[in-house]
Amino acid sequence: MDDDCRVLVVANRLPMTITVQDDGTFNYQMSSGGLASSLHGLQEKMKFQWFGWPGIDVHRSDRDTISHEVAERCKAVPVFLSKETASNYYTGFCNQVLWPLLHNMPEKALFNSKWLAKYREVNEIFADYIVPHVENGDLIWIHDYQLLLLPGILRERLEKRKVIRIGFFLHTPFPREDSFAILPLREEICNSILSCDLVGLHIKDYADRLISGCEAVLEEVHCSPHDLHYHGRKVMVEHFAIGIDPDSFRETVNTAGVQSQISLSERSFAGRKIILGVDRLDYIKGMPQRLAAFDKLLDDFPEWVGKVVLIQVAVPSRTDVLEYAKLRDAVERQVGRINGKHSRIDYTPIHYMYKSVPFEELCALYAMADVCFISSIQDGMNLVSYEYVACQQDRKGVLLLSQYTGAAKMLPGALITNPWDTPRCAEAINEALTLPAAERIKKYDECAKVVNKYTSIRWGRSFLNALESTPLQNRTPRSDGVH
Ligand code: GDG
Repeated sequence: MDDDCRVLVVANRLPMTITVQDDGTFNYQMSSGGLASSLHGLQEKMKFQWFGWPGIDVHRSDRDTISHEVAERCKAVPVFLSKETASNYYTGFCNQVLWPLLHNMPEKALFNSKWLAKYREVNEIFADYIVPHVENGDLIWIHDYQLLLLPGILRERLEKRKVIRIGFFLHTPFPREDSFAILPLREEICNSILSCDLVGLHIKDYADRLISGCEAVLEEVHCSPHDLHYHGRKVMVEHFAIGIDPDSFRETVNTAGVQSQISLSERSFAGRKIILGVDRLDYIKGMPQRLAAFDKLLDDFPEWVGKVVLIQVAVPSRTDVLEYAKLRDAVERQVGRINGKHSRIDYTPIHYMYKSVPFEELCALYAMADVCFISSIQDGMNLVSYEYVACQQDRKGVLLLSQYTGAAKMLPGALITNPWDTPRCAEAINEALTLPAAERIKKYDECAKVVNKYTSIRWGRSFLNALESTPLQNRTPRSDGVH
């Protein structure tokens, strides 16, 4: 990869979080986790320019100050959206139409033509901010379902002006045929995606579905095993499994502060096994299924009552969407029922935390859990599974992983479960808790090998290398300087 190459990274959110303080001034903090940390290692080697929405409503008079600060602190350009536009685009179309349909859950989708119009409009607004920054030779890397129309808009606006390559990475699954058929804008979305030079998804199944989806709605798509030809252009469609930076987790676990948190918590759970769940409180993550399986474990294997706890971190997410509020109510009622049923004076089976925990505490939880249970009913990849493995260098615990995660295709040492089959899941938890040491270590080592090899840096580098090796396909810019 050419180190001088400029990469324009475009994502819904900026790599930093901006908040308004009581005195009206702004606070800027680099986001932990997410795309920013995935690409952190690469940023030191390549020239990155970020674009993203700051996530807050900023008065026009403050926009210059924020743009200046964000450029200084993280080489990013904020894309400002009014509160109303952001709400229709993000809370509306992204989170209540695209998210459920991409995850094959049409029953959770709502339809609203205003949201759809605003989605288009916001993708155009992103292009307004990006176009003036584009230089010949740039790689433009667009991320995720919030910006599905952006590749097409940029291609159209830049085709005759700049020589560029466009890549797109979808962090969610690509839907199955039946859900895809319900997707509004599906033709426009496919047309936009096929304006890219390279399209990436986590696993082969999703890439195959994307190819079939495009073939189904667009005429003139011609497929060969690894690429598509559309309107005289060649589009590569490949899978690039995302990973994490395992060193940053290991280093954090080894700090004195985290080690003392672990000792303290181990003392309070002495004599009890710990099962851990960590998720945004989202219906794709299968929290009710996990709780039902844990309940069944205590019913069917009563020897575990008093001997095992489930620690569940439920991170508040999309709280302005009704489905998420309903899910929270349902989960909290379920936790109450199970605790009511199996608790004793000195034993509470489920420790439920509705909050985001600090990174150090998260690493301590990962390090002290005997089992990490991931029961997603749909999940693009699932990074929690990788993070648990990275933090388990000493204990070598068991990863219980839903078959519906991208990670299930990557981590051969995990115990794979079907979260819908509650009795079998309860048996799988029992198996995880009682696995003989030699087998547990063997399985853990298989997972660790993958987590250490397929890192986020490797993911970013592979994608950008592949993008850079695609042929330049747009016309040469005019030499008279007229745009
Ligand atoms: C989407 C796709 C795909 C969680 N709780 C806390 C916390 N987290 C961090 C974890 C992890 C991240 O959030 C969650 O990542 P996932 O991959 O599990 O899930 P999504 O947020 O749904 O991400 C997913 C991913 O994109 C990447 O492509 O894998 O399939 O849905 O990094 O550590 N972090 C802190 N406190 C918490 O309480 N600090």
